[in-house]
Amino acid sequence: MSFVLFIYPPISFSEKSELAAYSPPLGILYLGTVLKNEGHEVHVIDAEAEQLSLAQIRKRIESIDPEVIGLTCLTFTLESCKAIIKGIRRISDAYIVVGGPHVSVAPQASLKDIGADAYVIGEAESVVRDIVRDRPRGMVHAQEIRDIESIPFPDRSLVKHIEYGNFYGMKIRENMTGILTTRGCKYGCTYCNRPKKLCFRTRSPKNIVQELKEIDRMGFESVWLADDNFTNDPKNVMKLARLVRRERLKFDFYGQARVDVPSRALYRSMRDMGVMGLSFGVESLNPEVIKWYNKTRYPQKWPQNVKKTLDLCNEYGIVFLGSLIFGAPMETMEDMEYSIEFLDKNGADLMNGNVLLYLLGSAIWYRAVKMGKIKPDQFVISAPQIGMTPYSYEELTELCDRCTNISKKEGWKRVVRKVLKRRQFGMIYSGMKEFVKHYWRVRKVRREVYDYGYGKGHTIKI
Ligand code: B12
Ligand code: SF4
Repeated sequence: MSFVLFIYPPISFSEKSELAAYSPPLGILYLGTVLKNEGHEVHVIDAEAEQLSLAQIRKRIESIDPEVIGLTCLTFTLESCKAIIKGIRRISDAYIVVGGPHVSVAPQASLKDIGADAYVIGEAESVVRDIVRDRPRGMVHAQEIRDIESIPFPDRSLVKHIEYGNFYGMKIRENMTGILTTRGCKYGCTYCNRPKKLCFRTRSPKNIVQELKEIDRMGFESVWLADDNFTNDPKNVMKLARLVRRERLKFDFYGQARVDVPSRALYRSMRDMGVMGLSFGVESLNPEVIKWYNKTRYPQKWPQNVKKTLDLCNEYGIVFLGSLIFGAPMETMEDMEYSIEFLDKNGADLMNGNVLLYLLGSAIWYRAVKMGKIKPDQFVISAPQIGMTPYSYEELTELCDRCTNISKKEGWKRVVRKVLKRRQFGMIYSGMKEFVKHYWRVRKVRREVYDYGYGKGHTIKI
């Protein structure tokens, strides 16, 4: 039996995020569960959610005194991951292993700078037992798990000390947790940095409902559908909705979806199972831009699908959060203004704007490296910084602000109307109570909430 500690590093130690404790880090909960079932003692520090400083993390590590420490590394948390490891080395001789989305897409030579003993590429459930036992050095390649139902449900008691569901500086319902109904994604958007090798796999509704029952027993009221895209397999979603209703499971669900399945049956099912809000990657209303992003094989149909999806969300009372990206090379100011206007006119409840980022692992990043616009060690850089758009960073962020302002002025009224339409009076009541309780904090963080997504100013030069 070993003492194992998993750490989820924060984006920043200096800027505290009120959005942080939104949903638990399922990746390390899955790994922790595999190890717990093998008899290891497992601890989890979610430094993002708990808003811990480096000194506080070090103190926790000293008190747990683990033999093995595992960290999740996103490209956005690379620097804090390195800082934590540097700190660990000063106080402990624990074996350190790092995995996560960054490790799976980064050039292998760059990983040694992180300072760990081993790096795991891919989904680690199949290798984590051996890693803890054998403590290998260097790269470990994990095989993709085909039968995702063979993975035990993530043990949420590992983070029972943390209250998730914090949105807009407050919690609308009792504690929230996350669930994955699928793994991987069917699409290949050119700005996205999900590993392209990951196949799309889906769980059976029966298996998902078993986990939801466990979640219900634990007292959660809200569930974040942590899939890359919850509607990737519409038929499965409809079956799941039927089963959720049959089993009388009552949750508010939130998640991410795409606009290209505007099926009435699908949206009615999602409403019936309790889906309250979905975030959609609309990105742009210009088919040329959509084609460049490789969002769909039918870019000409994109505006029509966005409109249909908006109509369905409005009809079924599902909150529509539309996310836009500004700064594709061929995108004009008129195009970007039109995208905002389109969403607003057609009744999007909330919208957020993001300056286009060239992210390590994405197709546009590789292309820009080939063109000599980005150095291979620049992992995150925005379109204006490399001259890939005729507009300045300020001009593009001004558009992001416009999205924020529309959400602030009209958005919340529309949201409240939808919640009332769904007769979710309990949600209105608890929302109002929380709003009054946390009024000043909510005011302070509203900027952050609307800017959420592929954020502004996230520029990491390595
Ligand atoms: C849910 C989610 C969120 C939630 C909750 C975050 C959380 N606490 O998990 C919220 C909405 C808060 C969020 C926020 C952000 N997110 Co997010 N998020 C996701 C999403 C959709 C699912 C995460 C998940 O549960 N995955 C499922 C598990 C099973 O996979 P996994 O985490 O990769 O873990 C496996 C392996 O990576 C590996 N592994 C992971 N950790 C470790 C550790 C060790 C020791 C080992 C050995 C292996 C290992 O094994 C795990 C099990 O198979 C992913 C996309 C995705 N599908 O992963 C994006 C994703 C992780 N997010 C991303 C980003 C960019 C962000 C933000 C930076 C956005 C922003 N601008 O603010 C913030 C970062 C906040 C933070 N510090 O986490 C990117 C990261 C890209 C990158 N390379 O950096 C992703 C990949 C989305 C994308 N398509 O680009 N996110
Ligand atoms: S942006 Fe979303 S839909 Fe597109 S490839 Fe990435 S995860 Fe899939």
